[in-house]
Amino acid sequence: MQFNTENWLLERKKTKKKTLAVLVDPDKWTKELNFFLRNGDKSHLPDIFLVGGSLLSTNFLEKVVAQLKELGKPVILFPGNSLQITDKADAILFMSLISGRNPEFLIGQQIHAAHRVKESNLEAIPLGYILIESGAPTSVQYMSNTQPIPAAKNDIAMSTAMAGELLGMRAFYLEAGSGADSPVSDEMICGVRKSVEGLLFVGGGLRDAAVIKSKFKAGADIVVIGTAFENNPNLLKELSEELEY
Ligand code: 1GP
Repeated sequence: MQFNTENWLLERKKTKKKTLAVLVDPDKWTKELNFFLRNGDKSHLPDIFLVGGSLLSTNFLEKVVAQLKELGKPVILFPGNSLQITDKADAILFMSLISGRNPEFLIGQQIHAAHRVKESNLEAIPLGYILIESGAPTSVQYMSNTQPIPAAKNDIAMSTAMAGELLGMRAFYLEAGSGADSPVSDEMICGVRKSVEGLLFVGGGLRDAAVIKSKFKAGADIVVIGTAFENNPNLLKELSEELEY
């Protein structure tokens, strides 16, 4: 039977296993990072890899996905737009930026991507992507031309996720933006967790084990780190010890 990423993640959620994801931006992928993951202690690898970025200026997506696949962990596309698709991955977060009011990221890019995704046999996970204000403007905010939900407006984030669920979305991503000054608050994560059933991803500005732990405790099923891993790949060792994943 073919591996199903979403069911595997749901099974982990059911058994209260938290999932650590490393986000790889193909533009920032280096020989050193590849070497580190390939030759390091395999027990320190994250549970899954996400691959994508707000803006890709290189052609390395397929190559990076193929290299990550060799590590034996699920690789999920986290596309910044409809160009970031390859059937080399296990699945794609087929997402709509539901916190925004820009039709291009609510449905436009998805229409461009639909044929390729259907024909590729890629597993699609319908996901509501919810951008939260986090201090300084972030790349995703600028590139999507959308306004994030104010950081303290938990009720808006909760209603947004609920609307996504009612529209059929089975996963949600609370996003502070790559390199965010402040991550999404525990209170907001907790509120959204109580509002919807699906898989809950949380990412943006997460840099150390204590903060990551608090996001899991607040209700995140999958915590995503990108910049912190790029800056210090050894963080994975610390996290695997502290988080016992
Ligand atoms: C960005 O949530 C991810 O989409 C990861 O953010 O780079 O800040 O870890 P960081």
